[in-house]
Amino acid sequence: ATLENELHAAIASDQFVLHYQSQVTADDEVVGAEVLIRWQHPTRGLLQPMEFIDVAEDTGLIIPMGLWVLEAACRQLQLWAPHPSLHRLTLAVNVSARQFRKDDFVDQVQKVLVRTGANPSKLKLELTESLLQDKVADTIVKMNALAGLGIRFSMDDFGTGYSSLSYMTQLPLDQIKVDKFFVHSIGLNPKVELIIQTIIGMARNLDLEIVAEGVETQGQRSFLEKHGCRICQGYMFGRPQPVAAFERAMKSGL
Ligand code: G
Ligand code: G
Ligand code: NA
Ligand code: MN
Repeated sequence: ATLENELHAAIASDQFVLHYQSQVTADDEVVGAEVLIRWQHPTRGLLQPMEFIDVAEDTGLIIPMGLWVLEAACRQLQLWAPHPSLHRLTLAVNVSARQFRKDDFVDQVQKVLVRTGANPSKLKLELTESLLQDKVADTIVKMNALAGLGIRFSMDDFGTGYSSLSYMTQLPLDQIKVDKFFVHSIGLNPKVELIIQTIIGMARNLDLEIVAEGVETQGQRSFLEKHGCRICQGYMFGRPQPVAAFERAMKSGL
């Protein structure tokens, strides 16, 4: 079977799982998680996105797959809603540009919210700068419609794409994610450190929340906090993990 055929089957028979990676404040409080897809393949074991995302993008299967991710994340939010501490968590979902560009994207998201009953204010959609390369008007209209439902937005991998800063102010953005490429240069490359400071400063001036990803060391965390980035995500706080392990870590205080 080709990977494409196998992916069709995977979507039809629910072979995907979400792993959760925590996002932690300078006060060690977990405020949310990013959900990352994995494929529980019937013979090859647990596959990482690297092994199937490109094929999913090229074949358009990223669209039903992305919808599955969104629905699974919203179902989880609704399961957490009555819980004394878990109800505070936000979930960040990666949205592919191809998925976002579909005419019915806003409609589909709205339907998922209705089906699951999830609180839209706990849902964060991670977009990439590629959405600012073309069809900017479409991006603005859709983001405003979704923001109107109460959904929040994060610009993923900030500074690594080709986006135009002039469009930044026209989007209803809530958050910027400092890419791990920058974070991994902390302590190694003074010029990159200055770029990070500039990104954080810009985010603060625009009143955007800032999250750093790929944080692996205390040195990186200290630098980020010192320069005003108070939320971090990365292996030093935990790998992306199945929901049960994530919940256990939450209950044991990280
Ligand atoms: O942990 P990790 O190897 O999961 O992720 C690798 C890449 O796959 C990242 O760039 C991430 O954005 C992407 N990815 C992970 N999960 C999803 C998903 O649910 N949807 C989309 N579109 N991309 C994802
Ligand atoms: O969506 P995005 O491309 O930002 O996906 C995040 C990717 O970074 C995922 O593949 C995730 O597994 C990975 N990741 C998360 N934390 C760390 C980290 O501390 N170090 C490294 N190298 N990768 C990380
Ligand atoms: Na992401
Ligand atoms: Mn990223």
